[in-house]
Amino acid sequence: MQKSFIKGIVIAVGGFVFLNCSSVNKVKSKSDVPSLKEAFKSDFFIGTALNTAQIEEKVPGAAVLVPKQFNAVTPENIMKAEVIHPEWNRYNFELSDKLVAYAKKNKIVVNAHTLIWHSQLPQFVRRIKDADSVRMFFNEHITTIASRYDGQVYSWDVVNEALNEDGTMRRSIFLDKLGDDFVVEAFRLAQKAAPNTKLYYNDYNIEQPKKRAGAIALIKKIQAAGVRIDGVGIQGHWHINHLPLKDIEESILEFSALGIDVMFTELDLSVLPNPRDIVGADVNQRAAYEAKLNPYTAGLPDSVQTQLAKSYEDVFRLFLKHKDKISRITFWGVDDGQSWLNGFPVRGRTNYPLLFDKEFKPKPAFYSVIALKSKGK
Ligand code: 9MR
Repeated sequence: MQKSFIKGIVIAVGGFVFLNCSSVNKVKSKSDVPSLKEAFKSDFFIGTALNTAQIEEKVPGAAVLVPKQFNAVTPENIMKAEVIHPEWNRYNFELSDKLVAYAKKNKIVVNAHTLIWHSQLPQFVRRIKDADSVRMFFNEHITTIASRYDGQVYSWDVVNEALNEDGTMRRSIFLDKLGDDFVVEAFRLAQKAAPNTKLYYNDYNIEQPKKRAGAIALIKKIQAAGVRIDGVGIQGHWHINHLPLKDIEESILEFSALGIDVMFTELDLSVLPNPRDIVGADVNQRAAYEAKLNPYTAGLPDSVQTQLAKSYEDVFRLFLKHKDKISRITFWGVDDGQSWLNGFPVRGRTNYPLLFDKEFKPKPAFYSVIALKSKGK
């Protein structure tokens, strides 16, 4: 009787110890995954782009990961004109209000994207023929949206992708109907509507010399007009085989010499073969699917995984070198499964461009970035 009582206690205590150990282990293994936003908290914001399901917290993996890893979010699509302003007299603020509430709840800043962009325009704008109506849309769109979220969002990409690769102004409905000054005018309107929000110009490939010179001229023009511009976003859609480190460093120096913040706003590193050497993010550039363009459907080989980790390490080492000039690094997506690069420039591929895999697990690239801080490399 006594024996079995003691045995019972031993089992109970053993069970308690076992349970405790396993729950400690669980807690430990969770907290063992370091946090990007913690690691870089004295350097720059660490952001991610969120899609609709993630904003609505319908993706359990993202709902757990995002508040732990990131302190800045950019809406991947829901603040673009075709979603937020579908008809002349109708705005749809449902999802952007949700985003703002989600960010507030999780103490995350919102980098709103984007007020003026030639792409993803609503049908009614694409049908407009006369300049006065374009001007009316332009004024009302910027004023209504920017004032609604003033002080609620941290920043706006006021104008997105207004430049060609050679640094000249890209042809668009805005350039055609409003003329060269439309970028200055967009910032002027945004400044009036959103005095408490930072205002940025955002583009891809502006680390490249010719396009960079165009961006610098554009920013100087805004400044010369006495209009506020607080920063420039270099998107950062690059490839592990062509990481333009020298151009990136020169851009950080040249843009920050204009007295504005420099950000990397849509960072991802493609690992897939690049048909026709497409560089950047012009969504009109497409190529047809071929199996040889999609080699890693069954997983990423170790050698490529290592190359990805090394590329991320190299670029983050550069970011840290210039942390006094850089205010934010945002990844274009939370996990590989979400990335637009599974569909661009070839539809239906399996790409691996981010720090978390499609199961939301940190990849070797995540650890190589974190190690730059933990080992003080
Ligand atoms: O990631 C976005 C994708 O879901 C959209 O289909 C696409 C439509 O144009 O836009 C993507 O995001 C773009 C961003 O808004 C601006 N820079 C380039 C990004 C990748 O195309």
